[in-house]
Amino acid sequence: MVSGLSPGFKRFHRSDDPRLPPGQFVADGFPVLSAGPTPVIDLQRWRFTVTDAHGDRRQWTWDEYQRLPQEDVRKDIHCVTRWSKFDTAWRGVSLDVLLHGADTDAGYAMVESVGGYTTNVPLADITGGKAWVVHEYDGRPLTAEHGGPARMLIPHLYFWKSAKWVSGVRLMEHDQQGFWEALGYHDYGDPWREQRYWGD
Ligand SMILES: Nc1nc2c(c(=O)[nH]1)N[C@H]1C(S)=C(S)[C@@H](COP(=O)(O)O)O[C@H]1N2
Ligand SMILES: [Mo]
Repeated sequence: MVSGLSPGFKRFHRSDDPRLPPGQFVADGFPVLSAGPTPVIDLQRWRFTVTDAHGDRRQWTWDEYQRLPQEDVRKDIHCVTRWSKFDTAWRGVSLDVLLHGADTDAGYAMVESVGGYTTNVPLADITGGKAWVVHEYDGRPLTAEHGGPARMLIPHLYFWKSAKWVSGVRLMEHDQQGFWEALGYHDYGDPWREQRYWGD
């Protein structure tokens, strides 16, 4: 199922750094974890769509998304397969900007990707400066294997919540499981509480 592990995947070490959540190791490289093939995405056809719980949609083209206020963010990321990476540097647009003006009465969101990957989050976890749609990593355009042209970044939750090749968010009144959540991963995924799998 998971393919394309990068050579960096095996290079990780223990650390006493208080930024490291329980059960995690520090990765030296930047592992690639994808549950399917890497899609080829034409920027002319790229769209980011916010759909509210009533089905009303707001959509941005690539150029429109590029003209939105951009933020540089530096965050630690934590994969459920136990690698963490400190101080990853990203550039992109806050979900606060993308959700501004939308009807956000709904409590949950499904993050959707090209290729069908989905992951669910409480709306409160992608608002208030906690999530971004990012298109640069380390000062360069995000590579396709890491989710380019644009991916979600929700660094305070396990990294499977940070959907690569993101195409939009769909707001929901009731929680529903995304791809990994339906296969046994935790509904919420807080790395500090080791919420890896159902029942954690
Ligand atoms: N669309 C999509 N997004 C995805 C995945 C995926 O398979 N498809 N894998 C998730 C998982 S399990 C992790 S750990 C991270 C890995 O991101 P990376 O390959 O940039 O390290 O992407 C997440 N986002
Ligand atoms: Mo992961």
